[in-house]
Amino acid sequence: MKIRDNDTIAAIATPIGEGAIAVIRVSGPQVFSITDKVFRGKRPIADAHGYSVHHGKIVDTEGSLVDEVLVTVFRGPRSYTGEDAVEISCHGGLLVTNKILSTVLRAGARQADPGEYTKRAFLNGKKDLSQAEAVADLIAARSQKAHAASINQLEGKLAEKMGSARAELIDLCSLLELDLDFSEDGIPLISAEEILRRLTTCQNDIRLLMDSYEVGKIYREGVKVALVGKPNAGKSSLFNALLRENRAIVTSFAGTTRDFLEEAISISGVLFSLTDTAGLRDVQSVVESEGVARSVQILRKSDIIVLVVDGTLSTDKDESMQLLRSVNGTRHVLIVYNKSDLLENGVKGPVTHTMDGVAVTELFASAKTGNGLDILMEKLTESAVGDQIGEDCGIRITSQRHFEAIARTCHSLSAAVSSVLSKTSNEFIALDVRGAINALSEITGEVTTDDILDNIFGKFCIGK
Ligand SMILES: Nc1nc2c(ncn2[C@@H]2O[C@H](COP(=O)(O)OP(=O)(O)OP(=O)(O)O)[C@@H](O)[C@H]2O)c(=O)[nH]1
Ligand SMILES: [Mg+2]
Repeated sequence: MKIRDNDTIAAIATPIGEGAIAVIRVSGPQVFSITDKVFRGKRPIADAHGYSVHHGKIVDTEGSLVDEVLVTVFRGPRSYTGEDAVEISCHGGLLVTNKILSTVLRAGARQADPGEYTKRAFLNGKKDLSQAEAVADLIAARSQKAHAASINQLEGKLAEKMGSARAELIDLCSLLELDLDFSEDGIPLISAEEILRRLTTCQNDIRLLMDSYEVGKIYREGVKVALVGKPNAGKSSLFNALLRENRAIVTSFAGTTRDFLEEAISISGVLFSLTDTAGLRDVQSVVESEGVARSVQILRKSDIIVLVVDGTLSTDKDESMQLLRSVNGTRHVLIVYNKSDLLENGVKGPVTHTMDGVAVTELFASAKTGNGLDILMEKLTESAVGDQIGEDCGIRITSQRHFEAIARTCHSLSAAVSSVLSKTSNEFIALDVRGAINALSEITGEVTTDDILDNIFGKFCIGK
């Protein structure tokens, strides 16, 4: 994806389908002359002020009326892309929207690539790279936490934090490099203690950010939860009860669910992707065995496993645990003794313990009456994000790309600290500090490559 000079781009910015209105965005140096070729209003768009709206008609090259529209005018740099731009608000029909776009393209604009508007905003200095990425995250956000994290990033909080860490390191680096040139009579401009103090302060800050990724990733991507267990334990009933809709088929026949079903829910603002699976069992038929094989695959990929046990059957738990043990790599297991409504006594509160190095929480619930589901949901969030659920999103790393850059920063800082401790010359310490600065700069985009940009913006939708 290359931006060509004097290139004016256009794209439909609203979702495909029927709606009250749709918006076609056009941006670039020729935008006003192109718009004036297709727009008939009271006065030419070329004469319009920024932030003004104009009523008129779009006509095609044969002069036929395409639609009645409103054109909003933006004059660079006060626009999303930083360039001259217009937004044509038309009636939200599939055909009419496409007709307007093709009329604009025929008048001289080029179809925008995915994310090209935001890429231009970045290249024109309207946003740093972390803010540009936050735009895509905000659009994709499906939970409160994901929304809050992307808003924080969009507001530039991560960029600010990176900026101040970077400024500190640049300052230190300059002192180290100056020291090489100007230290007289062996008296250093900066003492080893001072270098160490500055490096470790920065390192501590960066480590905190690194640690924030574990939960940040969950806020952004959600948590995978598999409901597994023996046939008839009530997995599908529990799935429906958590979703509050009759999504999965429930019958008294053991082996009802043959394939998995996946649905998203938000609990305490965190996105959970719940999967109902076929009961784990020895099977005869090919269809059934395929269902069980899929359950095992899902089990392996899940962050949390909810092992559903029929609480009325004393043998169910041991058999279920045996099945679970045959699948390694689990991080959290919640054992739910379902059908607690049928138990006269023995309904106990949740208990947590460790089994073969895995945190296991056992609790009673009834998919039928809803009893215990609040505790199950509480334990799900606890397993996912620990005690951080009440905390606001603050400054958190939520993307893999940022995490990798932060990890490289941390690595360079550790190398610098070791160099100071082993009394290496400032020249080498400065090299490591430079490495840390460069890694930090990748997050906000001061240092970047075409590949990084193509990778980031290629994932955006067209028109954004
Ligand atoms: N009393 C009572 N019955 C329940 C409860 N949960 C499920 N059942 C019943 O148990 C039977 C099996 O429920 P399902 O939800 O289909 O069980 P499943 O684990 O999905 O079963 P498979 O898909 O066959 O593996 C049905 O008759 C449900 O009505 C519960 O909490 N209380
Ligand atoms: Mg089922």
